[in-house]
Amino acid sequence: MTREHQMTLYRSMKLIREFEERCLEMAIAGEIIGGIHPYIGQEAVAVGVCSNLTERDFITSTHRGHGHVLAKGADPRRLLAELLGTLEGFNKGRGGSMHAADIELGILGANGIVGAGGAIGTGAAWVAKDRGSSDVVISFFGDGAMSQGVLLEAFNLAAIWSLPVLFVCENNMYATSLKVESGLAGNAARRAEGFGLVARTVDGMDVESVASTAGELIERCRENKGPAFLECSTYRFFEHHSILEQLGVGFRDPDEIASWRKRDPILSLGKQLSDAAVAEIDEDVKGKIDEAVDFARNAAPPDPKDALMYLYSGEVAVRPGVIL
Ligand SMILES: Cc1ncc(C[n+]2csc(CCOP(=O)(O)OP(=O)(O)O)c2C)c(N)n1
Ligand SMILES: [Mg+2]
Repeated sequence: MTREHQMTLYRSMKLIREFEERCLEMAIAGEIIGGIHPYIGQEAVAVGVCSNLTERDFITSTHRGHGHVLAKGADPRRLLAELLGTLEGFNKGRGGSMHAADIELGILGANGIVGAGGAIGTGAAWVAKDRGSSDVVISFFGDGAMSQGVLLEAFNLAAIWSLPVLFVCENNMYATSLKVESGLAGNAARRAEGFGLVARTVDGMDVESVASTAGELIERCRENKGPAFLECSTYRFFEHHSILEQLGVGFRDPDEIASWRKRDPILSLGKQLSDAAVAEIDEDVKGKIDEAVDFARNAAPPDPKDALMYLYSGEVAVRPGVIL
């Protein structure tokens, strides 16, 4: 991989990290209502996979979705504006953290329903194939989603119809507080192979490995060779949700957290770059996130009288005498 490519990956991971650290602070302070599921620690997965995509490709994401959305090219200002519930957000502040979407960038949405993105991604892949395009779809989900029926049905249809979708399982070893060995029978990649998907497992803390293995699988999808599955071994450095950080409640062994923190994907890649290059990127990214925070804080809040807008299409009587 060229130095230039490494710097691009570093910048993208750093942008997600800086964004998420700022969000975590804002959530704990009560500025982001409802809190967030922090992605910190898992950046190499979103960045490595999305580094192989064009603007025309699609992704579906999860409740822990900010990293995927940013890696696909979303504007951090509009994402943060969405999290603050303002009109400048992608979805006019109505989706929030777990439903952020930017259809023009192929971001078909984060999703609060565990496993649901797999079905949406399979549908989008069916459309891409039907149109005869070479667009691909990436469907991100966690180890917990591997035991959701809808995802297994999506594997089945994607395989039968030979659809251009790459299923990316971020195995961070936990579904909330449930350890993966207590929630997932067998092995994720072998399970996918059982449906006829080509499956690989990579070190999800190594962005270069993720980028190259995902690249091979995405190329197969573009060549119409059918769906694939990529399991990334990764770890979230913070608790499942910001509320647990706020309450100081944790379910994991502190030694386990410390040992994974030593494998921080951003520090590992930064060691391969010059100190000057790292400092310059870090400074630039910090400026972009400062700008996003200012933008979102100054964005207009919605008008309460518009609360029922966008709920129905066309003229619908929501109650006698009230037409939207
Ligand atoms: C269908 C459904 N069941 C349960 C939940 C509650 N829930 C939210 S996140 C989560 C854990 C998901 O774990 P995993 O898929 O491994 O993703 P991670 O949080 O580790 O990123 C659960 C059970 C939900 N949102 N949707
Ligand atoms: Mg998990």
